[in-house]
Amino acid sequence: NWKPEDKSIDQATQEMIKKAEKENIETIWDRLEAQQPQCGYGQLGICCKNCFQGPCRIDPFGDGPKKGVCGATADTIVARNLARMIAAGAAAHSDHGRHVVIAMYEAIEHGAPYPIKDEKKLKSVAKKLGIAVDNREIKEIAKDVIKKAFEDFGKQDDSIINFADAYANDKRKQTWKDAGVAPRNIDREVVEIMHRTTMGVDHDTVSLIAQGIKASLGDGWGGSLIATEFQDILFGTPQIGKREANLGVLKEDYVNIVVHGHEPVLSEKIIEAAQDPELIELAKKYGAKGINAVGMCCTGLELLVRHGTPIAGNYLQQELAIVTGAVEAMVVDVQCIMPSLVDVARCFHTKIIDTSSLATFPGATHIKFDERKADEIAKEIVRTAVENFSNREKNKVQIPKGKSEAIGGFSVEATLEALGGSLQPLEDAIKSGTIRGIVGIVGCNNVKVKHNYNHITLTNELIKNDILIIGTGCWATACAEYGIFLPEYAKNAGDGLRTICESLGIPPALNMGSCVDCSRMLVLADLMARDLGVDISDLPLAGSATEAMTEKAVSIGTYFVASGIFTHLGTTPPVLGSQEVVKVLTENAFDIVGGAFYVEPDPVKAAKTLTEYIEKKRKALGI
Ligand code: NFS
Ligand code: SF4
Repeated sequence: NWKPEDKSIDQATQEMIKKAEKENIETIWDRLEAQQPQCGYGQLGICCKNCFQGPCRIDPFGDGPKKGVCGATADTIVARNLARMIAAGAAAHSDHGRHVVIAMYEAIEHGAPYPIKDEKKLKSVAKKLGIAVDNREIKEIAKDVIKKAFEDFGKQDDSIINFADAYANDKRKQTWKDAGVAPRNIDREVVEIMHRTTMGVDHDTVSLIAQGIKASLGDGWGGSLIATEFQDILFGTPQIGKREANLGVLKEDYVNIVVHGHEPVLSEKIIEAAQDPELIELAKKYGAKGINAVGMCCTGLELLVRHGTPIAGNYLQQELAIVTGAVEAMVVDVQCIMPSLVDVARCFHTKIIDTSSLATFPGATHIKFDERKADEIAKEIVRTAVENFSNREKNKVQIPKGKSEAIGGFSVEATLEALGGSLQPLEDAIKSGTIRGIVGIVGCNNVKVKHNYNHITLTNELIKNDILIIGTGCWATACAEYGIFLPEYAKNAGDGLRTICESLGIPPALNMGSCVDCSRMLVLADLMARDLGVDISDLPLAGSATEAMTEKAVSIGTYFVASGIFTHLGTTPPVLGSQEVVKVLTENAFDIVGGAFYVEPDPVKAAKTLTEYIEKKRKALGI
C-alpha cells in the first residue's frame, strides 16, 4: 500500500514509478519492502564479522551476550564498524581524486587527450602549494602540482598532507595537531583503519573514532579536494549559468545517452563524442534528430556545473530513467550505481555500458575506459548507443514532462566573482544580520526517506529563516528539479536573504557541484574564517546530510564535524548500539574538534535546531 505519492515528492518521478508498477518492473522501493523487517542488530551497528569465529551479535536489551567471541564489546564493535564506513567512503572519494591526477599525469607524460583547460586555476593551486609559477611553462607547473598530489597519496613521513597544509588555516591545523588527527597520507589513513579494526587490534572507541576522523580529513582536505581542483584544471572551473534538470530532459526523437556515476574523466569525453558531427549524422541515418547526452547523479552534476549539460535525476531516479523506455544507453563508471539497472534494462532496449576497470556489471556491455585512448573509446560508446536507437520500442516510451530550470556552477571562484571579487559583501550581510548564517547541505537520496522530501523541506525552512544554503550532490539535483535554484525562488526566503538574493540576482540556495565538491564548501568556510580572524567553528555555519545513505556521506559528515562544523544527519547511521560512540560523536567532539553530529529525521525540527545553533554562534561572535 505504499503509494507513488509517498515514495517521492516529484511528479515526474511518481509518473515513472506508476509506469514501473503497471509494467511489473521491480524498483528499489519494491526491494526495500521485500527486505522488511530489516535486522535490528545491523541497524544498531552491533554485529561483527571481522573474523570467522563470528559472526557475533551483542544483545542490546535482554540478558543475551554482551561480548563477541573474542571479547569485543558493543562499543568496540560499533566504533570499528563506523571507522570502516569512513574508510570506505574516504577511499571512494580519494580514489576518484587519484584517477583525475593520473589523467593529468597521463596527459603530460604520455599524451593522453586531456589538455589543461584552466591555466589560471592551475597557477592558483600551484601558488597555494608553494610552487613557483612566474616565467614557467604550464607543463612544468603542472608536473610539480601532480607531484604534490601523488605525495599526498604516498608519502611516508608524519607531516600533514600537502593539500590540507596549503588550504586549511593555521587555527584549524593546530586543532587537528592537538587532537592528533592531522592526516599524513590519504591512502595510509584508510589502510590504518583496516589494520586497527581487524581482529584483535584497537578496541578503544575514542582512538578508533580519532582514526576515522583522520581518514575523513584525508578525504575532505585531501582526496576530494584534489578531485575538485584537478577537475577544474582539466575541465574548467564551474561558472554560473542556467541548466535543466529532471527526467523530462530526455528527448523523444533523439538518441538518449545517460552518463551515470562519478568521474568526469569519462563523462567529459562522452559529452564531447556526443557532439561529433559524424556520430550525429549516423544518428540521423537511424532516424533520430540527433544525440541527447544527459547526466545522472554526481557525474551529471560535474557536467551540469561545468558545461550546462542537463541532468536527468539523482540517485533514486536512475532506474526510472530507463523505465521511460527512451534511453539507448546508460553509461556507468563508479559509485551509487544500482546493480539492478541491468535487470530494469532487460525490460527495454536500453544498454547498460560499464566502463571502469573497477566496476563490472554482470549482464552489461563492457567497454572499458583507458585515458590514453579516451577519445576513441568515448566514440565507440556513443556509436553503440546510436546503433541501438533502431531497437527502441515506440509503444513502450513515456517521457514525463517534468523538468525545471536551475542556475548552477557556484564554484568558490565564480561565487567570489559574482560578489565583486571578495566575500566581503556576504560577510557584511552576515555581520549585519541580513543573512543569519550559512548551512551546507550534502548528499544522497535514501529509499527510506520520501525522495527529495527532506532536501526540499529543510532548504525551505532554513531560507525562511534568512539562512543562505550552499550544497552539493543529490541535494543539488533535488533543488534543481524543484525550482529552488532560480533567482525568483528568493521570494520564498526571509526578507533579509530575499533582498540580498534580489540585489545579486542569485537563488537562495547555491549549487556547488558534486559530492567531491563538498571540498568547495570547506574552502569557502576557511576563507570566511580567515577574513574574520576566527576559527571555522566560530562561524555561524552548520552542515546537513538530510537523506544520507552512502559510506561516502559518513566520511563527509565526519570531515565537516572535524572541520569545526555542527552537522545534522536526517537518517540514522548504524551507531546507536553504543552509547559511548554516540556520546563522542554528538557531544565530546565539540570539545575536541569544535563540531559534532546531530541526528533528527524530521527536517522541520532539524531546521529549528540548526537555526538556533547559528543564532548561538552569532551571539558568541557578538554579531
Ligand atoms: Ni554523494 Fe554522488 Fe548521490 Fe549520495 Fe551517491 S550520487 S557522491 S553519495 S547518492 S549524493
Ligand atoms: Fe566475533 Fe571478535 Fe571475530 Fe568480531 S572479531 S567476529 S566480535 S570474534
